Amino acid sequence: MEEFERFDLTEEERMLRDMVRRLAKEKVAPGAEERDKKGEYPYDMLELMKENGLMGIDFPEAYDGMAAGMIAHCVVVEELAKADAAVALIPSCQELGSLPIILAGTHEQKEKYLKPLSTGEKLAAFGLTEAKGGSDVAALKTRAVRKGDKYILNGTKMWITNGGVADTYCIYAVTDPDKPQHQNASVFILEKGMPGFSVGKKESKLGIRCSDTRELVFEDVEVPVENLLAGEGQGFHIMMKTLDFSRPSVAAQALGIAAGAFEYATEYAKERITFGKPIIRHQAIAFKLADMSMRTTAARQLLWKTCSLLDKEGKDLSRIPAETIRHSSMSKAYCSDVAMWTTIEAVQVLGGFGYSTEYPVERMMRDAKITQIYEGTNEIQRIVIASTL
Ligand code: COS
Repeated sequence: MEEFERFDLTEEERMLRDMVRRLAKEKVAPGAEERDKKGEYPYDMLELMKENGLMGIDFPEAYDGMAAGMIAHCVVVEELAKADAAVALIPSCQELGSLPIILAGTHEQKEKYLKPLSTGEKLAAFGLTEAKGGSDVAALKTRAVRKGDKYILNGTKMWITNGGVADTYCIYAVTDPDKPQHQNASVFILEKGMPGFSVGKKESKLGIRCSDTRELVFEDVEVPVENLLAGEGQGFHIMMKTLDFSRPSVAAQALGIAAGAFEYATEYAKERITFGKPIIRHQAIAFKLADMSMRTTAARQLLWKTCSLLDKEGKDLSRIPAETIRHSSMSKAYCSDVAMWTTIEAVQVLGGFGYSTEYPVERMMRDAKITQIYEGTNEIQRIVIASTL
């Protein structure tokens, strides 16, 4: 990977972007409104991602991934999110759910679990959050007790994206409650269908409505010791490093929502006539569009710089520099704040039409909200940013 920070795309990344842009326009955008209304997991979109090789863009080559780098992954997610943020979540959540294995898995674990995730043959989910703590990662309650060559898992997880559709789950659980909080937990690979492992009701959500968000329940689930990632007590570190690598993907999803809303509002403003001229010629509207342009461009540059910093780091359990952690959190918080602001303003530009479900900007506004919340609220991102200063 390059030793310098990146401000533009390579020729390969440009080709990938153009391909996904076409795909998003022709195949993803047309069904977005219906998917949002139905709220069912879009298996046809999953197939589309698989057919076009978009599930493992930045997965290691040795395990059937493309190893194309973080910018390539983020460009794919951005282009998809311009059309439908919930579809962008398909490769994005695959990356999140697989990262603990990429970072901490043995060769055997990667052969068995990572290969089918790289191709999308299987789906991944990331099991960190619990009812009492999404923000306070170390305060988890799910417990794993070793008995011979197995661990027995008990507890629940909440708000798990892909909860009801995944095959492979990376689950965070306390293994040694007597140790200090940041050293007492571990991560296990669980498989769908393990006895005692069930999924709860599907959440009905404000946005990204077709993604499958659920509770996970573990009742005396027997997990073989070979499914422990790294060693006991490595859990907090694995989860934090996973988030450092995955938050840019949320940033990319947010950026795509912002860019999609900005493009739609701009085209609308060129067509819509009031007081004898297109509304883009009224300064009140022109300034909104100018600000959208400024903020989305700045957000994209911050994201690409973050990706190029992360691409210099090993995908293993080594520590990453504070500057890189800071950039990961800055890009997540900034891109999602830009997405929320831009989509609200895009609705305003469209006026009454913006409020109608027949136009996409109200959906974009609803979809934007989650990007300020998941993978660490933007308040948490500011804690992380400030702690590295
Ligand atoms: N990456 C790597 N290491 C990190 C880190 C990060 N982003 N944030 C903290 N650490 C390290 C610290 O450097 C510290 O290491 P040392 O013990 O070697 O000094 C250790 O982790 C503990 O740090 P801290 O005391 O700050 O931990 P806290 O328990 O106070 O929590 C926050 C830190 C709040 C940053 C963490 O709990 C967090 O990120 N929460 C949000 C989680 C989240 O994203 N949830 C959504 C779930 S996924 S949808």
